[in-house]
Amino acid sequence: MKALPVNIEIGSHIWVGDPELAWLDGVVFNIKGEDAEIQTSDGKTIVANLSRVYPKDAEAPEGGVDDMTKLLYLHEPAVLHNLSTRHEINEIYTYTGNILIAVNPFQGLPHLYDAHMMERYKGAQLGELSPHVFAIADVAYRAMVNEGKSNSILVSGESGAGKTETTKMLMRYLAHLGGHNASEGRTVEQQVLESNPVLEAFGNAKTVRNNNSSRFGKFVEIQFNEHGRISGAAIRTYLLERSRVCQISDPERNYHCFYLLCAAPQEEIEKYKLGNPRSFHYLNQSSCYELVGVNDAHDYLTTRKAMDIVGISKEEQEAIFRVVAAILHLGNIDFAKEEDIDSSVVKEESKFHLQMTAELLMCDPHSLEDALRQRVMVTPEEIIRKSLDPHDAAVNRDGLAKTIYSRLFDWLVYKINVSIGQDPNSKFLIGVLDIYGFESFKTNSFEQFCINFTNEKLQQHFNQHVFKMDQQEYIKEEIDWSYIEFVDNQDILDLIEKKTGGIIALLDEACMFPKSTHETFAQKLYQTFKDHKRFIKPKLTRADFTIVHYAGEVQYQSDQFLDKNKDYVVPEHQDLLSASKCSFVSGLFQPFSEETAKPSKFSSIGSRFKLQLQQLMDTLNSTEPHYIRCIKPNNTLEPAIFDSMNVMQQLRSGGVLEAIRIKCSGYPTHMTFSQFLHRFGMLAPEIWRGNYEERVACKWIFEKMELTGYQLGKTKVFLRTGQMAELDAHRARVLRNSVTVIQRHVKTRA
Ligand code: AD9
Ligand code: MG
Repeated sequence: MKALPVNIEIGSHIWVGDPELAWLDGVVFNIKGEDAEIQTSDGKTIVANLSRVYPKDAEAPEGGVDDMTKLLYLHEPAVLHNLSTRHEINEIYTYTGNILIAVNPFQGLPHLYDAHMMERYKGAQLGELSPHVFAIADVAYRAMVNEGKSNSILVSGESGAGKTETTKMLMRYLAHLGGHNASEGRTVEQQVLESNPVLEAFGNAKTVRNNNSSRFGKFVEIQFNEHGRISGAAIRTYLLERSRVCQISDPERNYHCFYLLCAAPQEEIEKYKLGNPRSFHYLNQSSCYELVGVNDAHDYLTTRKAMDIVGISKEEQEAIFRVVAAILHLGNIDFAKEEDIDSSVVKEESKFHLQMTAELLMCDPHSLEDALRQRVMVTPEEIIRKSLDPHDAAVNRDGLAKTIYSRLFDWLVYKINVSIGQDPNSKFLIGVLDIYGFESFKTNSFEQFCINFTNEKLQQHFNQHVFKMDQQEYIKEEIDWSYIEFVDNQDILDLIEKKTGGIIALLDEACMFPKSTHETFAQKLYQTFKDHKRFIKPKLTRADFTIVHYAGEVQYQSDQFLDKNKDYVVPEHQDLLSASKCSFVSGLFQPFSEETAKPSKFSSIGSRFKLQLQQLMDTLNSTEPHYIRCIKPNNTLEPAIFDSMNVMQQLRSGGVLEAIRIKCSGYPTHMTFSQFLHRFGMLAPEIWRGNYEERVACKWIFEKMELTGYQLGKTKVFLRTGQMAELDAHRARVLRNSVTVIQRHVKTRA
């Protein structure tokens, strides 16, 4: 955020930027030109340029405020300090208007979510009780029932910030409000809730950032009937991370389901010839197998039970885990160079795994071997079978594993949706979005590009909403807001998704030309966007590009963009598995939903994702949105540690500071007339003598202080940025003078 034009003088309580702690508080004891000399609260004396100094509300309540908009100075240091103060006393939730900020406590707080709590929040006004996820769910539910309008709750934050846990809590509360009696048997809401462990078993994994990281995005649409009872649901998922199936690095893990299956009851282990996860290539690339506090054997049974409840039959469950086992065996098929020629054979010690894979997938072992070792090339003249060398054969094998796994995941989502069922007569819904937050790593590839594109989309939606909410308050108070400018991120979105000439379009174009490489793709980007202010060609790289996102710059490495964008199943793999004797396996390779039914023309992951995202935005735009921003207070996943620098970055990328910026471009300080008079009445003591109306008295003070640009609403004053500091400075001066007068008075009497 830009420096605010503030009114700082000697004696002012202030915040000053600090490279380690983000902000330090202190008092100005001298000012020389543009520099302030500051005594910080930890006893240091520092000199800082006035542009780095922000006013501090010396009278802010000690335990913080439960809503950031109650802060009289609304800026970065105040927001951060407020969150940290509350985190210290385990108050993990704080509002910013009607946005809920949730700081991950990294410790169980069961009393916060028990049945008693749910009852308390039922029907309570927002703000009446402490901030809570239940309060947001309650507001959404009431708004839906009372106004007959669909609502949505958007949960965002970085990996490990608590999105999925928050989403589950929201779903539990909505099930509580809109649920049926237990006597009604297996209910829709139970199925909705139990879809979580199923999807987590297949779509979550341990990463360095989170032991239970969701490797896909999810939008759950809960449908209600006219009585406000849950009557159906639909789950949409986005971009499962496919590479994890065959490639993991220490100390991460593959998808949970592989470890669950290796810990299954003995008869299953024997049936699938499994055993120690350390013996499988897809698992032993990392030395992490067990998770603290997690019992895979127990979770295997829980997952099976959850599958029962969501309506996956025992036969289907058997087939699902058979396919999971097949993928493990598939990964152990290794290739050796065939003598004298540039092709490969299955290694002798891998033959058992080849046999097992074929058996489990119920396909012909010779066809499987051919599909792995060879590639069919179709030329206008003839069909050629080209042998692959051992390296290419292994890549091909991994491709098959990824295809099977992602089809399996899509099938699970499809099946859960069919089984829960949609209510065609549903009048309204509540959508809950649990989607990856903004990512910026050392190396950023196509996945980060898609994730950050999602976040740009959501950010625009968020900004528009925040802006609209502010406007509503201005309208309610009947003040003039016509000149408040709205700046958004449309230019970044154009750069990425414009139909002709956006990055996604150029990428698709590159994928269609057989001669393109990532370098020609990058060159094309450099040419096309050389004057775009959101695009940078980084120095010293040949194929990287940088996008200036709303949350900061991200440098992308384009080398895998083309491959990752190609939505392509090798025809030999398709043929092999469609011919499986197991109808479940062959079914995975038939179109079973719109998602898996390919349009005949070229389709790319990027374009398909763009379309999915547009559909999501259309849904969200037809709902009343509510926002929850999850914050990860530290990277060591520990309770009671609040890393300010880190949190500040998240507040920036989560758009919380952007929301505040939007507020600041309008009237960041809103105070009721009486609040204002209580604090600043002393600037014009004469108002107490007349019997003035509060509004008139406020106006009198503004005029006396020669302030302009403020607005008086029906019940509140609205201050422009910096005006609060100016009034406080006047007030401090008056207080100082009166102290001096009293001291003089005391002295003369003595
Ligand atoms: V990721 O982008 O899917 O990697 P999430 O979903 O944001 O991430 P998740 O909800 O999985 O994070 O939370 C991470 C961990 O934080 C959980 O496994 C819990 O151990 C912990 N957590 C999160 N929220 C709470 C909470 N409200 N109370 C207690 C929590 N612990
Ligand atoms: Mg998650």
